[in-house]
Amino acid sequence: MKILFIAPATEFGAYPPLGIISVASYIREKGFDVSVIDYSGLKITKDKVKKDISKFNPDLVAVGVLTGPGLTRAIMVSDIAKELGKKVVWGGPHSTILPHLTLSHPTIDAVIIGEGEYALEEYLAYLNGNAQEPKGMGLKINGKVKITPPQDKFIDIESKPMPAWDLIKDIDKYFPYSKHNYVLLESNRGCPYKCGFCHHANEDVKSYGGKFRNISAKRILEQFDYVKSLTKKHISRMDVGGDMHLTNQSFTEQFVKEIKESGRKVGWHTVSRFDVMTEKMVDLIADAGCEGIMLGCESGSPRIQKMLGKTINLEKAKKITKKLRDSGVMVTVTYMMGHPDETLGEINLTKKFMKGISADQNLLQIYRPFPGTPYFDLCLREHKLEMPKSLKEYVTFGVLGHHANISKVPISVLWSEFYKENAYEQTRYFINQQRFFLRRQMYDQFFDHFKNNKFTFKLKEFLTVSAR
Ligand code: B12
Ligand code: SF4
Repeated sequence: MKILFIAPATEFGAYPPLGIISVASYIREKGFDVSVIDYSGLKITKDKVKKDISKFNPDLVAVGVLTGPGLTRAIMVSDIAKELGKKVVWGGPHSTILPHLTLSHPTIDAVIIGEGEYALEEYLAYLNGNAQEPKGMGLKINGKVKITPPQDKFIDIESKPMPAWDLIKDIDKYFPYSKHNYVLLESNRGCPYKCGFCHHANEDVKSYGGKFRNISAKRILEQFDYVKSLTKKHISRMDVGGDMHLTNQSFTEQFVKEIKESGRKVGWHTVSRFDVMTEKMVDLIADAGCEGIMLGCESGSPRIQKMLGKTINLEKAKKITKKLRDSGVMVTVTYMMGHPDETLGEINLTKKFMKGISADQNLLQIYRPFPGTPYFDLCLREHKLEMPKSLKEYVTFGVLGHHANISKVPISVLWSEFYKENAYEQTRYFINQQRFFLRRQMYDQFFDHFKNNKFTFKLKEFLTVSAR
């Protein structure tokens, strides 16, 4: 049986489809004939997709999808695959949280819910005549949708086969610079927390995706070396953050020990939360080559912090940030405006906090709803959002300008605060980022950053989605 994995993605930037290459390598090891196409960063036409699918002539087209702009192309790919008589299965975050809606699209035969390796293996056996229904899936049986229970076990991400980077033909597109490219690597699964606005607060994401798991630094470095062995491009850095990486001090100690023992000089970027960060962790990561970290704060209001289950001591957050910066680690702190019942006073607390912290980047977002989250459900309950009835209606989700206001502040005020703060913060960040590039002789990145930065990216995405 032949399986063609496709990442329709968007034309805005090339990113490796880590979910797809993990599942593809596992399925290949089970003896199936697999191929991978990643359309990220590329403009595509119907003719091209038709040609690509016909060339490999698979039995099954397996499509990886996030909620948002990538959906338009994912639907196009699926419609074409069906026209060519192929079976079509979707996997990834979108089908995990919206299996019924995804299956209501006529050209999608089945969806993977959560982790893909075992579920797809069982689905392939099912298609081959094994009577047992695969777990962790949504199926169409005699025209009716059936959601099967979660898998009983989850894959050991430390010992599973190496992600199939070798199946990506145009791998060099992820490394556009002449020197000092970075690579995005799989480093963990899930998240132990449940912030109300986030995908990981969804019960199905947790039960079908399994518990939070981290990979050792040793295994990450093996992935790093493997990618390097497949390209002549210069890669000197890795992004190992996922959504949550450094969950505690003992894991951090072990992680940096392995990096140091490897004797390798690799820059890395990671993710953590202020409530778990300690001063000792700052010393450890700075000493082991960490160049950047992202930490979620979300609000300067104690009420909102409590609502989100974050127990951030705001004074400690400032201290940790200063220490990180003094140690040469670039710090991004994330915030959101438009939390449930948020008042102007609470927004002012966030703004005040942003002024008092010495982060390189204060990344302030305006709340944009994502399906399957508690905030999204609140938007529906408060009639701030109408439940989309088709896949296509989810195309604008996550895009700037497509919001729902569940705060107590008029949307016009949220917008003006958002633009005012970001004009200042993002300009400041632009300068800090350029300084980072110059200090490390990353000259290509320095010049490219004038053309491709947060402002131009968001503008391009907004204009493209709005033009549809
Ligand atoms: C790296 C990353 C990115 C990267 C690269 C994305 C990519 N190439 O997939 C970049 C920076 C581009 C990105 C952008 C965005 N991201 Co992002 N991203 C992530 C992150 C941190 C890691 C993803 C990852 O690679 N994981 C490792 C792999 C192995 O896990 P996985 O993808 O879940 O795959 C498993 C299963 O889902 C399944 N599976 C996945 N794909 C497929 C395909 C098939 C065919 C099958 C069978 C199975 C399968 O099997 C895999 C193995 O078990 C996740 C958070 C997370 N922990 O998942 C957020 C996450 C996926 N991103 C998210 C969001 C919201 C976005 C943005 C919309 C943000 C924004 N507003 O701009 C954009 C959208 C971009 C787009 N093109 O559509 C959400 C998705 C929510 C949703 N409902 O879709 C997540 C879950 C973050 C969150 N907590 O909310 N992201
Ligand atoms: S800690 Fe981050 S990834 Fe985890 S639930 Fe909260 S926002 Fe989501």
